Amino acid sequence: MPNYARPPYRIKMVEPISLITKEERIERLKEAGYNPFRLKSEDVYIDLLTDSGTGAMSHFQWAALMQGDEAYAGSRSFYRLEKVVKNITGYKYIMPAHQGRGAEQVVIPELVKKPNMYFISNIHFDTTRAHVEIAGARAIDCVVEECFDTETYYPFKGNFDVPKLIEIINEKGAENIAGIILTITNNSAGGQPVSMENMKEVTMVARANRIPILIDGARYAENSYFIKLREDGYQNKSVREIARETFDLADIFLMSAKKDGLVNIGGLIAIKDDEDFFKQCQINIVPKEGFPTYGGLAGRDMDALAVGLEEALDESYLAYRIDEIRYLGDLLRAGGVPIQYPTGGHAVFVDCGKIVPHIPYDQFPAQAVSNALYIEGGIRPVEIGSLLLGRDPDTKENIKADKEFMRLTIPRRTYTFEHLHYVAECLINVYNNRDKIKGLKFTYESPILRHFTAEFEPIE
Ligand code: PM9
Repeated sequence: MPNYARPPYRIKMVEPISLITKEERIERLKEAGYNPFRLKSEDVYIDLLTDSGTGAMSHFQWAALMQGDEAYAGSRSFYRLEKVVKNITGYKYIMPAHQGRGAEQVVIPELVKKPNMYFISNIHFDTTRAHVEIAGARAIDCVVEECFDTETYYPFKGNFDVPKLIEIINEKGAENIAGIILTITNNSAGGQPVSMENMKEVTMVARANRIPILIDGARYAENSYFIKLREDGYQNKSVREIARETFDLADIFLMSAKKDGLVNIGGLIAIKDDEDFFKQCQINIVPKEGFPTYGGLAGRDMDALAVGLEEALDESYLAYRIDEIRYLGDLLRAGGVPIQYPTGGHAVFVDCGKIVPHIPYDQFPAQAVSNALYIEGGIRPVEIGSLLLGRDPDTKENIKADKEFMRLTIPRRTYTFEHLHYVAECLINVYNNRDKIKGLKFTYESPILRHFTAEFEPIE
């Protein structure tokens, strides 16, 4: 396949997977309350729920696991990790967390200094939004309009809408903005990248208004690679240099290391230079995540992460990673399936509002298509639409998403092009029978992050 990058690794260990029968899939989905989150993984053939913690570690990472120092305090593994993170980010203060939301629960409440504060992000990820709301603040999304035009090529659909950002700050008052969060890549927009130019504009606005700048950098390496591919002036810079230029712009880095850390569990908090803020977070991390030199991780997890962070910056790895997603996107487009185009960094986002326009947003069109894809081929996608957005914290009304996406999330170094070809074939079959797909109604809905545990029945 001349147009796509070649894999820069070979397979050394395999995990068997199997496809249960269609009758069994229908039964299992019913038992799971029509929510793919509730399926057992052994009932799934190709698992595209998430790229979070689902990738394959390298033999260097498995070797590093054996070197874990499990001391409660001051573990050697921590200092190894700290050295790598300082080296990549240039930040002074580092703390591990058990995963991204662990980092969020430590840092976000420390920024909310009074009632009625706001965070502004290009698009908040759902756990980030939840922690903002739990801390008593409100989350405002501020992404460019191009993000919602799924058909037209635009290189940086994850960008902030800078004029709108300025408007929001003026309207709410700079003193009421607890932080500006650069979510890179912009997960909910389709894993879409944010340009360096845009990040620089955002940080100029933040600096002028004395608002702290956070990077939600679960996929910062993929974002940096897109900048190298698509932004003028960056072709001759290394991904590591681009990442450093990104970190230079911000004050705080939060990371779910389960993505571009290439590990199955882990998170990071890095603070550029504010010692007082670091000390506040140190106090907060102990009761929530654990002692500041382990933050909820085993020593061995920190060793594997120290190696994974370096591997995720390898440009031959990134070239293949990004092309896996592009390959699946190209097959689907050729079969007529509407997707967010161009494809982003970690997933193909399928535009289900266009596939099942007969299903209203509060009957969750993308969840309905996800269920149809599971029945068709044992493939587990995830809904990124009105179900995930939840209810307005004040009015309790269902929020209507701008786009009803179904995300086909590709775990790192896990599936081959043959797997992706099978996924495309199954989804094209679902697309060709789309008129038969029915909406869903809740039989159970939890008040926070409802999409993880909700149960439904189809509306006949
Ligand atoms: N993202 C994802 O699948 C995993 C949870 S939902 C199945 O996309 C960003 C940009 C994320 C993210 C998790 C988190 C939270 C923060 N920011 O899952 O707690 O994409 O490690 O990270 C998921 P943790």
